Amino acid sequence: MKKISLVLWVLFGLSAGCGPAPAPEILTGEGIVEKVVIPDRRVIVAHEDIPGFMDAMTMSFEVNKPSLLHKLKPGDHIRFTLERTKLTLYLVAVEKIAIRTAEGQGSSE
Ligand SMILES: [Cu+2]
Repeated sequence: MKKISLVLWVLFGLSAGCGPAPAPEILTGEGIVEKVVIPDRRVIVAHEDIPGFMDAMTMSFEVNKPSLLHKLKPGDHIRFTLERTKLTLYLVAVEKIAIRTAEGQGSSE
């Protein structure tokens, strides 16, 4: 009897530790910018597989900071960071990456 109540107490303690505001899950992915929609604070990206989250697809991401959108334009290859909680998904960081092509002409001209 004592053992069971101890286990329950520990379980309760662990779930309470998760609290009302769990830390967001951080995910990274790569893709190509299709469209920047500044009024909606969104960027539409044709992204590659994001392991454990999504297969490759074209979709829109909401950014947490509108300033992230200003450096992006259609055709940009990007690596991006997402923060996911149960209720929200935000693109929180983005960097442009060089394209690796068969001919090795990835750099800008
Ligand atoms: Cu997706």
